[in-house]
Amino acid sequence: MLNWKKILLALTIFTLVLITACGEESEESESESAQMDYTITGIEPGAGQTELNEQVIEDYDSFTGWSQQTSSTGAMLTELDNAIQNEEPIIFTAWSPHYMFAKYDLKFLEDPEGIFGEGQYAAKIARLGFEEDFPIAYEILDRFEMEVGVIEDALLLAQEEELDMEELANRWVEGNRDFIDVYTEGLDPVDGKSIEILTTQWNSELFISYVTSEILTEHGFDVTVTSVDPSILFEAIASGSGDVTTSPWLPSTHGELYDRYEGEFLDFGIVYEGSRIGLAVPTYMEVDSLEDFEANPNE
Ligand code: PBE
Repeated sequence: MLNWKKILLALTIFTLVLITACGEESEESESESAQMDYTITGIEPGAGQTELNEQVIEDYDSFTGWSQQTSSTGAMLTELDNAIQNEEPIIFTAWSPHYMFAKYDLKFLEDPEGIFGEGQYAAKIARLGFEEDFPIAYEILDRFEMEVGVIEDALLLAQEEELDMEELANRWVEGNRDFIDVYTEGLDPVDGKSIEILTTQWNSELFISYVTSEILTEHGFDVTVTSVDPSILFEAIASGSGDVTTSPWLPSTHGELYDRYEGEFLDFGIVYEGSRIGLAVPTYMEVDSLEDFEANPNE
């Protein structure tokens, strides 16, 4: 009899241990959304994508009660790297061309609401009167274009060799003389006229801005490259305090700024197309779409 009691007691304890273990396990298997604390890892507050992420939070039921943590592109990349080292979930601001897609296995999330739009392109925009004041610079920039794959390769090289964007641009111009000569062919050199190129601070745009700056400088212009937030960039071109830029991303990324100042600048074409923006995750995560997340139950 005593033995039966002992066995019963042992069984009860065993069951209790089992229940506790299960409890712990269900805590470990909390949803990816909960593990991320219902937070999107963003970049600079002034980026076009930062605003679009806010729209995702507003428009998708799956993001109700979420927040976006803004900081800098560098901080976002550090967090991405940490998450990948530990195979932890992360949802972050992503775009291409950028080396992140070559370095990590990432996937853009499907966006059935179309907030991020399909393909983006980089636009050439100048202050009104730029074409008349600088006909040769205008002609050079009008001819200028670059394949998105070429930009991607250059950014990867910079990452591997730890070059800043100005060094990268100079090296690229040196290595691509034939390509570059086409832009200035048949145009008279000029003598020290000042041009201010405005750019945003992201590497793809800095790279292009320094390449065009180098071409114009070699042709005799006195060029400065100034990096500002997208909103300042549009404001400066519209007011005429900056001359020209190749940095706006359209139609979605900076579309709102473009619409706000339309008519107050000259849009003279496309530098490159085939760029892309969105929210992304590492491929080891299960989610595929912005609809696959879970609203924050604590809100
Ligand atoms: N970006 C890179 C910028 C434009 C180019 C997509 C991070 C933005 O969101 O404003």
